[in-house]
Amino acid sequence: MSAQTVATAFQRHFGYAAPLLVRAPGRVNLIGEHTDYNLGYVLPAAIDKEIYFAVGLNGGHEIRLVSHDLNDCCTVAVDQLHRTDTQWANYLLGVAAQLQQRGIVLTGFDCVFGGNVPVGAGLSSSAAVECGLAFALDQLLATHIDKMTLAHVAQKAEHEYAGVMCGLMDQFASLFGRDGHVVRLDCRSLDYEYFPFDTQACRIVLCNSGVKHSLADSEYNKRRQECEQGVRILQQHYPEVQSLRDATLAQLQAHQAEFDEVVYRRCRYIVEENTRVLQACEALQRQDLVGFGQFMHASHAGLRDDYQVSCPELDALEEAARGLPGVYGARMMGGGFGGCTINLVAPEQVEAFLEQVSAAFEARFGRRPDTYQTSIVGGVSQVVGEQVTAGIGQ
Ligand code: GAF
Repeated sequence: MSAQTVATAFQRHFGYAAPLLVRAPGRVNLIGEHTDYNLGYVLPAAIDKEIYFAVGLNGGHEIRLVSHDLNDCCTVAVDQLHRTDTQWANYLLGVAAQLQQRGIVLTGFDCVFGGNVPVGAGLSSSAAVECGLAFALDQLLATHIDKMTLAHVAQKAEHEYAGVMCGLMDQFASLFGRDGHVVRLDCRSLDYEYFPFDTQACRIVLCNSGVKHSLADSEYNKRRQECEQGVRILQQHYPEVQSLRDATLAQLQAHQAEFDEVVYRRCRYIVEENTRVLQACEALQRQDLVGFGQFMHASHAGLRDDYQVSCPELDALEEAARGLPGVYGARMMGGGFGGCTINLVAPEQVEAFLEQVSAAFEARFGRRPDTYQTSIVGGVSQVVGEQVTAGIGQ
């Protein structure tokens, strides 16, 4: 799959050449899970699993969408935007609706998209879809919206058209990724800092549990509510606590008796994870990958035991990776209940790592996991000239 593929499909489908081609990457997150909607810290990077878009204004009043991968299409009148029963289209229509709500006058447009971000693997294919279209419409309509606002447009689309009350991490990573760097985002101030990360020296290996939990979205929203409940309790004692990002472990412990046990554990995980992100970044700056990896394993333990968003398959993958030669760290990644683990592995040990983890997984679940080695790329951009003929992303 490449930008050229969607460009060709666009020409075939709509009978004219797409004036604009865009690529939008998925993401990994090294550490800082479920901290974004608690206004804490995350450490994602955009990766070379991408969605490609061919887009053009059609001069009419219809939005005509084609999913190349699903071989499906959906048409909606631009002045009657609504959620549809076509799940994949909602991510795109949600973006269009958000732009309208911000006063942008939309005209009809055509879009063919497709890519190689595995769906349901926790690599944010949905954010890539949203961000790619938001960027493309901004270009086509020359609206000159800044990238952070585009990230918010995409996030709001996910809230309102997909029903997931996500934080900003995935959309931010897709838009702000930088080649060869991870980026720490402070989800309250929206300040961000890039840290070099050389995937030649330390490979990012993803192991896909192959599990797609049907309750993931509702459980995700529930976690968010539990965190808000925790904040309300803390606020009675510490009015300055506006989100769990402001809370300390000592404050939580002092009022443990007032918490429902589950809510307490959710809050404990978030407070600890926020601290871990900051400590992990310090380790990264010292080029201490061993130290960094310890925070990843601790993150996994918290997600498994306190936040309870893991599953047996993810736990088995993390456990199999832990302690193997050349493995710095491993953890489940993303919203949870399935998807991938992220593993940091020394290059010369990758082959042995893949064999051992896959064998351990197969012994338990009777199948081998899909695995991917990823590199870190730049955020959403237009695909131009040679990139198209060279088949970028193929
Ligand atoms: C999903 C969400 F979309 C993100 O905002 C984030 O909360 C993540 O789960 C968990 O860290 O990817």
